[in-house]
Amino acid sequence: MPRDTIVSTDVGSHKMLVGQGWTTYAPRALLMTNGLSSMGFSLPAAIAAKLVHPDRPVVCFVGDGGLAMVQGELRVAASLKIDPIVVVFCDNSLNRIELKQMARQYPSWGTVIEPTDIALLARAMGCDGVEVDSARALESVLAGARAKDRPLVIGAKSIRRNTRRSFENQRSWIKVAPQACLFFSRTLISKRMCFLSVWK
Ligand SMILES: Cc1ncc(C[n+]2csc(CCOP(=O)(O)OP(=O)(O)O)c2C)c(N)n1
Ligand SMILES: [Mg+2]
Repeated sequence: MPRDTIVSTDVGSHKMLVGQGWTTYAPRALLMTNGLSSMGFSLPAAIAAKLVHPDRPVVCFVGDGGLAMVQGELRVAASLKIDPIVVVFCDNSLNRIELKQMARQYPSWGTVIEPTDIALLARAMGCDGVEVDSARALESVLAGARAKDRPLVIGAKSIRRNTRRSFENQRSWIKVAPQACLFFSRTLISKRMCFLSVWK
């Protein structure tokens, strides 16, 4: 993406990825909510950024849980004829909460999100929509032509079994030195949440 791109990120495991992985080149080019950390922030923030800076590319990162909270905003963006790119991290999970439950040795409860056809949802909302399951596919979508009068919504599918395996591998550490290992495992898990042909 160009250097003047404005990015917004929602709240969840994907926020850690964006915080650790996205490089900004100017102040106020990365919009995130710390403190209150309200899910549903990033899509309205991206719409606002696009209205204020119509000539700059705007990318919204959002989890599948966060999008479900505010998906009607896609229709708003399409009605406004603006073209933010919306990248949805589709891991079928309220993952940040699931990880916290697992770290405390609790069974995962109430964190599953049934899969949504993001491309279909996007089109129903007047947007363009596509799903990708590898970094290469994502690059190819971003390199391609896209409409300037409606959002492009990209469903980025993650491979959850890798996240689970990485957690299981670290579970024994947690018993040895609880606080240090907990912190360490969370960091590793977050980094491995990328979507992800990397492990294919
Ligand atoms: C409005 C609101 N409700 C609940 C929470 C608590 N919460 C923080 S992260 C999270 C899960 C986010 O899931 P998702 O959007 O799918 O992102 P992921 O963690 O899977 O990347 C929840 C429920 C919150 N921060 N804001
Ligand atoms: Mg999720």
